[in-house]
Amino acid sequence: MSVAVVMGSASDVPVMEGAVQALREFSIPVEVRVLSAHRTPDDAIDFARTAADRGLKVIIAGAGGAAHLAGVLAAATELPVIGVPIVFGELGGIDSLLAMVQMPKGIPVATVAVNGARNAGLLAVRMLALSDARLAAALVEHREVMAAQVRASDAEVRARYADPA
Ligand code: RP5
Repeated sequence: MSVAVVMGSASDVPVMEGAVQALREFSIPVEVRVLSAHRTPDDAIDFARTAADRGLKVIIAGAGGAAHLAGVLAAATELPVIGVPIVFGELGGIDSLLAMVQMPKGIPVATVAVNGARNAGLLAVRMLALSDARLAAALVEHREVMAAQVRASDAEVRARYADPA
C-alpha cells in the first residue's frame, strides 16, 4: 500500500517534499519520481499505466506553469490522482492552479492549494484510511495534536495581550 509523489521537474522538489514528509509521518511507503508530461510523455504514461499493478493506491502529481502532468497521469490510470499546482514563473501559480483544477468532466484530478503539497499528502492518507484502521486512528491523533497546538497558541496570545489589571 504505497503512494506516488510525482513532479514535472527536479525544481519542484522543495515544494513536493511537503507531501513526502506528510506520508512518512504516517509510515506510508512513498515512490518519488520526476516525470514530465511534455519532456518525457511516454515515461509518464507508462508510469501511470503500471502504477496500480505495482501496488500504488494514490498518485500525487505536482507541476508548475501549463501544468498538465496530473491530468495526463489521471488519463492513464484508474487510481485517484491529487494535483499540486506549483508556483513557477510570472503568474504566481494561478496558471498551474487553473490548468489542474479545470479538468474537463470524465477524468478527475483532486486539486489542492497552490504549493499545497502537505495537504495532498494528508488527503492521500485519508483515502488510505478508509480501509486501514491504523491510519484512521493515526489521523484522529494527528487532529488532536493540531488542536492542542492551537490551544497552546491561544493561551500564549491571550496571556500576552491580556488587559493590564
Ligand atoms: C513544469 O515546469 C515543472 O513542473 C516545473 O514546475 C516547471 C519548470 O520546470 P523547470 O524548467 O525548472 O525544469 O513542467
